[in-house]
Amino acid sequence: MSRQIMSVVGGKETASTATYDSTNPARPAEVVARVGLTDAATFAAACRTAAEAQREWAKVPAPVRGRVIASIGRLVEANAEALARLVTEEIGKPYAEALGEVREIVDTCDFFLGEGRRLYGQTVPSEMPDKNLFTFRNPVGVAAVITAGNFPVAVPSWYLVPALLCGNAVVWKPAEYAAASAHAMFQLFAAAGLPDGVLNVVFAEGAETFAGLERALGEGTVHKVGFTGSSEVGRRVGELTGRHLQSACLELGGKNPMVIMPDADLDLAAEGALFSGFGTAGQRCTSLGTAIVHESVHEAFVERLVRALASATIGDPAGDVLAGPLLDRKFADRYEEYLTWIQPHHTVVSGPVGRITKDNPRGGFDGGEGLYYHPVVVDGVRPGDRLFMEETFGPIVGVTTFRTLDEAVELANLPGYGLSSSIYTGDARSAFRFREGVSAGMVSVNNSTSGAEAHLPFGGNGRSGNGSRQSGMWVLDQFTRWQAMNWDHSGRLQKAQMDVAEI
Ligand code: UN1
Repeated sequence: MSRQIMSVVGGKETASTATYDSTNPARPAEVVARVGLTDAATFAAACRTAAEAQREWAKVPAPVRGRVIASIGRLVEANAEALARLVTEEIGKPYAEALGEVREIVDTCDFFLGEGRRLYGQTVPSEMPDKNLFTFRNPVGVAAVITAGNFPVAVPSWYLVPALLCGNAVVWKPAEYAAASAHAMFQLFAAAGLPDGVLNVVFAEGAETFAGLERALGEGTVHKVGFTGSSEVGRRVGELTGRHLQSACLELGGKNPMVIMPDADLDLAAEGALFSGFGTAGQRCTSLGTAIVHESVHEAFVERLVRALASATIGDPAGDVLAGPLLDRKFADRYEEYLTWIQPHHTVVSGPVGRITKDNPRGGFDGGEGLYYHPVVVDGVRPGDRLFMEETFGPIVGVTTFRTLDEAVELANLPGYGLSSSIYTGDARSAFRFREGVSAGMVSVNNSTSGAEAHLPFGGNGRSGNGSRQSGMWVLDQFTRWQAMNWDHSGRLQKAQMDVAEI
């Protein structure tokens, strides 16, 4: 039998009310883990446990918390291959990418372990003599972190590592279909010396999670919500959190544009489009959505992209492939629905469409029982088409054309998302004009839309999020709250705004 995994609250496994089988999308009959799911009451109880543990954790000096983060990084590094293999097995991510994902946890730990010795506050001049002003960063309390399964370990670490370093406790609800990877990561974190209750992992279905979160927010045991997932669910998380006067850090979908200027290196652009459009089977939130190509190079670019795609390998994610299967049945079903959009009036220029099967193979590959799909390039997508406007979360790239850079920027912003974006050009002026005009939180120049490094601010605007940023020092503002202090040693009551010193 496969692994059995359970929620862990306060260092103890908790009883489950239902089970879920997390399967291998390359061989869906293979159960990777039987996951015990809990209910809303357990989620709320986990938040109470976390709130209690947090009080002690906040008293641990930040440099000591930094040392725990250092141990987490070392443990993850020492177990990187095993964790990456599990990610590959559970969500079908090609092994090299899975290893890169694990590497991203280590990078995040490397960055934040030193922050334990900084977490700077400030000294600020006062309007009045003999008075000192200071600022301090205080932990927020308990963070409820709800994450997707396409990056089952790296993206959660962007929340967990800084939240813990800043002196918060965490209740983490990972995606069920990536539960084994999450649980393995949780165990490494716990083994690094975190006191019980400071980090808790709860497996629960969406409705139970929402109900549990609502209860916990009402009880005052959650002070920050971190959410990575769809724009639709993110909106509900934001509403719920806002109703309780708490804030959420929302990392949502993307319809990421790549603008290809007339002076672009087209081979490089096609390589970038191949990687960000079809790598991870198009299931990154930073995946390429639409290539917006100058009309003078449109044909040459499409020809290169289609050629590059034809020689790319799709297959067993344990091997050296561009992409494996889709993450899970739920995503495959949704993607099939998206595929129906393109049937009536679009031009597929890449070959067959749909699931790779014996009757619909890709070269010599018939996909077996796996959730493998043909990668698709659709040319002639028009602004306003569903394929132009909506995130598909699958291996499909649309292509459209433009005449002027202003028009390209307008097209890039039209879907209303604003996560990642890219421009291929040899001209610095075009690159900067694009940067200025695009609504995305991240801009690549002569690089693909995906593959952000772990110490730059990561996040989006509009339908991609509420402007919060993860990663790097910017995330400290999510997991700490500023406290202002003034200390008057004049020996008299000095009144701000009224007793301002005159020259
Ligand atoms: C995501 O898909 O949720 O920039 C995150 C990238 C990765 C992270 C993607 N480092 O593509």
